[in-house]
Amino acid sequence: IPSALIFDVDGTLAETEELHRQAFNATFAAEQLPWHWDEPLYRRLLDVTGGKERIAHFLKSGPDGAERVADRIPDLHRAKTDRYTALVAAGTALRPGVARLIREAKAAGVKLGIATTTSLPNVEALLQSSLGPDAMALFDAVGAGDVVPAKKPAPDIYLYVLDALKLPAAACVAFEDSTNGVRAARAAGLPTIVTPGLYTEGDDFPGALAVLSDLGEPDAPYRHLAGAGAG
Ligand code: XBP
Ligand code: MG
Repeated sequence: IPSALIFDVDGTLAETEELHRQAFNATFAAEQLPWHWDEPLYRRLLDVTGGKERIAHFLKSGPDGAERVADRIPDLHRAKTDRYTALVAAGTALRPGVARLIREAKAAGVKLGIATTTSLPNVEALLQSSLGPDAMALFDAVGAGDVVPAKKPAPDIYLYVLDALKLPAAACVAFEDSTNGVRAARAAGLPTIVTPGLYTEGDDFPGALAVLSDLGEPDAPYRHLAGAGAG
């Protein structure tokens, strides 16, 4: 049994990237910026983790209006965060098996951590809407957003969480959905289980311990065992 489970958020705990994309696009529209990130473009933009970094990267392609926002990326991103947290608060399901794994790890005395590039308010909004108002207290260490300057694929956010947990990487397991995430976790020395999602299906995950479709069933734990017994 590992000493701690450390979870990525976007794509791993829940399929949130479509809500991020929607929040970015609504923010651009409200600013009268003629930009729309469609799915294929967003898939490419996901190569750059972090919303502010993603916008800055997009500006380099020279879209109309770029000069208007070049020095206002933090403002734009704050507005995006407000939109995103409102969307998530309206209700977002965790991916299959996530809630049960969290519950059972907690019950077994396994520590829980979060290591994500996304902003802290986004993590709080997601966990509270899916696991209840006290959800943040389930986690022994939370590393999010700008708490480290170098985002994934840099190992920094995982090293930050390991330091807060006071555990060696080899005693923990990381859960990720993306190539950048696996790179970050592996560079921090963590055994890493990958559940690819909407935007990362078919990608390569070098060094992953296992690549699984999901972490189990949503609300019928052990149904597969019951089914096997019935035969
Ligand atoms: C997720 C991300 C995040 C979100 C946006 O990566 O890249 O940038 O898309 O979040 P990971 P913010 O799952 O590997 O952590 O806009 O709050 O930065
Ligand atoms: Mg992710």
